[in-house]
Amino acid sequence: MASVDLLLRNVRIATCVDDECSVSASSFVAITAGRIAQIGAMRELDPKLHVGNELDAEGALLTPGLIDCHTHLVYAGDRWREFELRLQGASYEDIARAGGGIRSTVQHTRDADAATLFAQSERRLRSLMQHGVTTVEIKSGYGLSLEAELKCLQVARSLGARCPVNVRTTLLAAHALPSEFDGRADAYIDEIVQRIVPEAARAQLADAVDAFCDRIGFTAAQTRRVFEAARARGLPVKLHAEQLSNQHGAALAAEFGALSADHLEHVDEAGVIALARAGTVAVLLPGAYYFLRDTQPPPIELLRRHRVPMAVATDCNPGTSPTTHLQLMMNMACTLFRITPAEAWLGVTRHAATALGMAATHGTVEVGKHADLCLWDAEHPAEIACAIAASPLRVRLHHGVEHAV
Ligand code: DI6
Ligand code: FE
Repeated sequence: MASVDLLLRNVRIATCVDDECSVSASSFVAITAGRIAQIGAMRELDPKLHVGNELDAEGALLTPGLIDCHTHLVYAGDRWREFELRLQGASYEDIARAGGGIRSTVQHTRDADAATLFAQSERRLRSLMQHGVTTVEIKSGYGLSLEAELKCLQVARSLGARCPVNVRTTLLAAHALPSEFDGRADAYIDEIVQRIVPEAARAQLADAVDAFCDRIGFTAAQTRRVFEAARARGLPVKLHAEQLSNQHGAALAAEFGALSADHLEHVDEAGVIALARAGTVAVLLPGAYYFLRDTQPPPIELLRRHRVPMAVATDCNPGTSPTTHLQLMMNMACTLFRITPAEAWLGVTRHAATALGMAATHGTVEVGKHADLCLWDAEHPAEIACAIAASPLRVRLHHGVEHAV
């Protein structure tokens, strides 16, 4: 190797390649053209190596950059009044049925112009990045019309173009029924299938298609039609499945080879087996579980037994998971769902990359992968999963470039 752009010296690396998240002895990582070019023990470092920049980490912990594989961070307005109502006893479903909930955010999002939406969303994205996120998935789903859904996806794409972070976009037009389609859910599905999916695909604004398959969302039959439209355009699918009830969405997602099935509090063993066979990632969202004071955690033991890869994400949204703290979600997934710190780490790195179809290029510290990395003042990865909202992040690297945190 002739020359490198950036040399990280004296790092202890948790590559997230092995399931235990083990940590290496003192090592170096050489980065060229935004990719990891070489990894080795410090004593193997060639003293004649021609180096552009150098960073002596003095024994700090190096991990893959964090990947938040499920967010709804593009929206306008807020929902704190609803939080107060829920504290007085109203349920999330009561509020949704009374026209609050998702629909109130839809109104604010439709009313906002792209610049306002960008500014409000960028604040949340910057906060995610401060917590170590180098790749984020952003769903639409607060527009619920052709024009407003495309506006949200365009804002998500501009966020990716203007901020040092990778953005993957997901079309979630089937998030809720917009009020102009009251009592005509199938007609709204027609609109999604005939216009919204084709237009989003034509404009290359969506990397995947998602739906909310639940009592207050859409039925499995309606979801199937959305998935067929996605498949016809060559777009992979994901699904909000079995969050509030078991609609057998996981099996449907598996049938379509979904990248991920998300939430899964109410999934049964048949659903878990279907996910395992399809290689679909189970995305755990402890923020929504906590905020809604849910009492049924996802069946972790079943997911483990059938070897379904588990990811962990923020679900960043104003109604059920108003958070941008992915590290805290690792802690909550351990505390509330009883996964191990190593599982939590794989959940925000390697398995999260798989949930976005990016496993070949992201999610681990390996030669050839993108140099999206985090450097932590921590002894061990478990220390970061153990901490409640403390953030020992020292440096975030996106595509081999250092960014202050
Ligand atoms: N499940 C959720 O947790 C969010 N969407 C979904 O399908 C909630 C969205 C909201 O309440 O605004
Ligand atoms: Fe969600």
